[in-house]
Amino acid sequence: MKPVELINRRSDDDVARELRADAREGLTAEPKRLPPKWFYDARGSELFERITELPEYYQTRAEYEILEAHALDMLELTGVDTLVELGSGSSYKTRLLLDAMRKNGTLHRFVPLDVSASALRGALETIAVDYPEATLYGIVGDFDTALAELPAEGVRMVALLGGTIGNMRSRQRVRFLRTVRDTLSSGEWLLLGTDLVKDPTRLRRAYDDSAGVTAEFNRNVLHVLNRDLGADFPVAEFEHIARWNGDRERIEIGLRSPRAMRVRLDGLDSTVELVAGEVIETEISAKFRRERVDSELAESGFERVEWWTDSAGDFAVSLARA
Ligand code: AVJ
Repeated sequence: MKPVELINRRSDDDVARELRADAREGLTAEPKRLPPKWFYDARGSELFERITELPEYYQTRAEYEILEAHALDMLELTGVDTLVELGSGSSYKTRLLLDAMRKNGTLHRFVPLDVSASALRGALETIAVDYPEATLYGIVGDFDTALAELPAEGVRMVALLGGTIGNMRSRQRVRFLRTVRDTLSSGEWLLLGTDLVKDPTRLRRAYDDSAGVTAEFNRNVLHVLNRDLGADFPVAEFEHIARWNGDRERIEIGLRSPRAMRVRLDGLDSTVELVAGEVIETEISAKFRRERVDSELAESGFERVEWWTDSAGDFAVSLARA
């Protein structure tokens, strides 16, 4: 077995500083907001894994179906030997791509990147056992900082699966995709998973499941602030909000304070006031149509080469060439 390399250029101090900056900025903004990347401590990553198994959360299964049906096509079309996965989480779906690379005789490198060191380490340990021929580099970090750390060898495919791109607003998406494009050489590849616009009732249920797992996932960001910023949010009191914004075609997730309150944040040496009913925005999840995916890819300097959906038409995976 080759050694597993975990690259972490963000020290605990860097992460703490980033959290302080995001919390200070977000909680003094109007409306208040917190970036979704802070959901994913060890507990949040576990809760997200549970979301992917919920009956209401069709995305993960739909994307799995697409990868199961087309991973070999993806390899035959691209011939890549290096898979870079952004926001890899448990890397469960990734195995379909690794299997296809193996069949194609081009499984050389796998580079998963995630904000959660614990999720990354767990995934890499099992992947190292099952794919001993692959060289593994795990990168701990967020997308912006970690793209600069990518190994340059091989013909690379950057996979951004699970609909993660939907966490960004349109302008951010194009800016980010352009950074990915600039990191790649011409002729390298992007594999992009996008959740599609559909019946708003189904969309809302996917983000407000009957078992309450998504609500707990959402509230987890307040646990993170309580623990890492010495805050005293009364976490259980916050109400999970998930609404469909039909104009912008996105789900908007937030946490509603049931009453006026003052929250102390020792780590920021400050307090935050919330009025009764005030919502802290914690996540957006944009839903796509094919034309939008194509235009944003083109605007970012990619050429969309293939587009696959699951049999129900719920989710799409696009293959684009840099
Ligand atoms: C990981 C960003 C794709 O937007 O569906 C799931 C996160 N949030 N339920 C999504 C999420 C609430 C998820 N992504």
